[in-house]
Amino acid sequence: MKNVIGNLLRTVELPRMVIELVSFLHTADWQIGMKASRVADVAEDVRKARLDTARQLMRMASQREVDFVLIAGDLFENNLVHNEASHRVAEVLSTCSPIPVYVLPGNHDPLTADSIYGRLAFTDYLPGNVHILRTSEPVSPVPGVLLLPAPVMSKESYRDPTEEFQIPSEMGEDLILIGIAHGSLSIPGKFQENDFPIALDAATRLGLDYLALGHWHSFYVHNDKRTVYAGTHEPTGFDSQSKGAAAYVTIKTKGSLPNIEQLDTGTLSWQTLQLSVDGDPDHVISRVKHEVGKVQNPSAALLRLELKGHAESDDLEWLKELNDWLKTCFLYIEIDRSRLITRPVGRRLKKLAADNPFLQAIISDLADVAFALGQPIQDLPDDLASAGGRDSDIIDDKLQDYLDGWGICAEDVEEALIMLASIAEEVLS
Ligand SMILES: [Mn+2]
Repeated sequence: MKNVIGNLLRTVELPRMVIELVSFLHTADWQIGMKASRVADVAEDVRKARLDTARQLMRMASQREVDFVLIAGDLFENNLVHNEASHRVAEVLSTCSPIPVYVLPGNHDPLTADSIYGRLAFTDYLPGNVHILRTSEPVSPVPGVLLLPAPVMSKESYRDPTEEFQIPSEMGEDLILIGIAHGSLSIPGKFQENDFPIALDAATRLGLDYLALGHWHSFYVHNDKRTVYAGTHEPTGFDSQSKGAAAYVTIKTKGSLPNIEQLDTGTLSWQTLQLSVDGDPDHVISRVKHEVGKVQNPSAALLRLELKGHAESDDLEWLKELNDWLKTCFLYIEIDRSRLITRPVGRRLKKLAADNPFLQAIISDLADVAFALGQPIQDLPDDLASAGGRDSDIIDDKLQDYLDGWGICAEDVEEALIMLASIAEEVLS
């Protein structure tokens, strides 16, 4: 009852709109203009997907009639992106107008002297609904809500960005506070000191209703149920844990736990498949076929196939044929055979080293190491093994100490020879 009277009194004294429900879309790390040079052949497809998915997100914002959109940093890959990329972003952001979009500079696109956010060719053409958060001055996107920004000014920082928040000393007790920052939650073992460390209790300690974060690429809700990484909307590479996400958030009243819905937004999938080869290529081919059958929508998938083990032949035609077939199934295919040991490696190396004293010398050194380890390389022709003039006196205690010190074993030598053969084939043939 006391609360009811209190609310009535406040309503009489301070007539204002009482926010009962605020809704917004939280996204981050679009990294528009990403080079994707690792997958150069399809880099354009990767860049296009990032823009297309961004457009879908803006459509979702309109359909759900959110009050505003938050982009928590790294909208751009860097501050050097082409004007064309920045114009495309502006156009995408305009599609949810009149819904306001708030953009926080991140460590990829910080507010430095050369910032994209200071480039007139970008800012002169910004649609009216887009607001760049250039300072930590609070902004009110809708009545009853205060947005506390912590724009990034440098590539790295030891300082907690949430310390930048300017929380008013006096404010209505119903005011919903939303922080927006870019950095790493200080979860032990999961962050670096110079990577904008954010205190784990920042949201609760500062009385925030929601802390919208960017920088980590996976969707993540901290155990306070208020601190959230939206993740990137499209995964950025093979090592990405993310499938592409964003957060749709509603907050009923000041202090109530926000309702956070994870939106799955990714359209391209980056997959790594590791297979062991034990001599028989046919076995690998049938396993690859089986695994490939499980991939949904392969034409939108980038596949990295890692092969390891032994192939009992140096005829790798089957690998080329497999690659040709996979190319027609997937958007992109990459076969890593640097850990695939093909025999006889000695014969291949001999052919490659015939006119190459430098290569001969490296092989001879490796042969010395193998000899010192007590396991001479089986299929290495003698003339190649002694090309550098092996002298058992040279394989002295010093080398032995070195091998012991680094824990180098016969398998390492074999692997080095395989890699050497692969590299030499690439470079010399
Ligand atoms: Mn970042």
